[in-house]
Amino acid sequence: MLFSIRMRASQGLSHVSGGEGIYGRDNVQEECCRLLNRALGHERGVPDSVNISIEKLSARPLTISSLPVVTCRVNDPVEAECAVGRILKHVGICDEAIAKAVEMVKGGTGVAGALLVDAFCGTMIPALPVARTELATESTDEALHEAVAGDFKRDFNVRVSRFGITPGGKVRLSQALRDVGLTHFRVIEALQVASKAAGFPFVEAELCVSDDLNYTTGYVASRRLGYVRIPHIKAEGSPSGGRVFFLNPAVKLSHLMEYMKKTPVIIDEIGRIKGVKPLEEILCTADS
Ligand code: WAQ
Ligand code: MG
Repeated sequence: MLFSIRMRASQGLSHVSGGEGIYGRDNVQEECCRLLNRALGHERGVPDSVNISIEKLSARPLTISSLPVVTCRVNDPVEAECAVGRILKHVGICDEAIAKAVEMVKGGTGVAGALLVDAFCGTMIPALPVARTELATESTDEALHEAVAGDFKRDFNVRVSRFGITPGGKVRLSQALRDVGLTHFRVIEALQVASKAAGFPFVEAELCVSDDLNYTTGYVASRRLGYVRIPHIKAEGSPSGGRVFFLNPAVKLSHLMEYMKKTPVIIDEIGRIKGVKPLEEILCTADS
């Protein structure tokens, strides 16, 4: 029996911290305590509200592999932004979409989920289709109308939910990450989001920058290049950050929402974990 657990902490209208996972019965209590402690101990201050939801999964989760992981060698935010652009371009994202996404995460998206950008023209795609657009026919999915506390721009973002990693997978992943010097829990969590998102064929790529003040490593994820960690993606102490999914415009939004929010996905097999590599090598190895 598996349970999906999710935590959201907010302050006024803004999202402060969140966490998700899929756990067996015996780990539910421990996991709720861990998430509650995270919410209450957050560097942004004590939240006004914390919501923890626990649901028994009725469907067996889809089992996937985690994306391969590599860290790009960059020395400062200027090099980091250049690397982000080169990687995204390499996987087919257009210049307008790259510029839009970089601008949005630099400003801080201020939402709990990922913003959606058309990978090939750079326009923003509303997650919750509004009337009078052609997408209105997609809006019958109840999930699209879920009110999300803290999301003032909720029409434009989707929060990935119902994902996790098997206990065995977690042990193997933690060990492989430790072997390359990575011990932060954020890597494990972010890799789960990125691997689930990349499992949806119309997500061409993802850009992620933590909104936490002192976590300055972000990533660009794609099926082609895997999960590429980018250190110095923002300056120390900066509250900005966010996530963007670059979507193939042929996407059916109702399918995207259903997959991201509802389909339980669990990682068991672990993709290759590499250490630090220069950008050129990261771009080359993918072609070979
Ligand atoms: N689904 C969609 N978007 C999300 C989710 C989710 N489950 N969780 C967070 N976000 C969005 C939201 O806008 C946050 O403001 C933003 O992403 C950043 O979230 O390998 O810590 O949880 O060292 O602050 C990257 C790790 C860490 C890189 C990312 O993100 C590495 C991180 P945070
Ligand atoms: Mg955060």
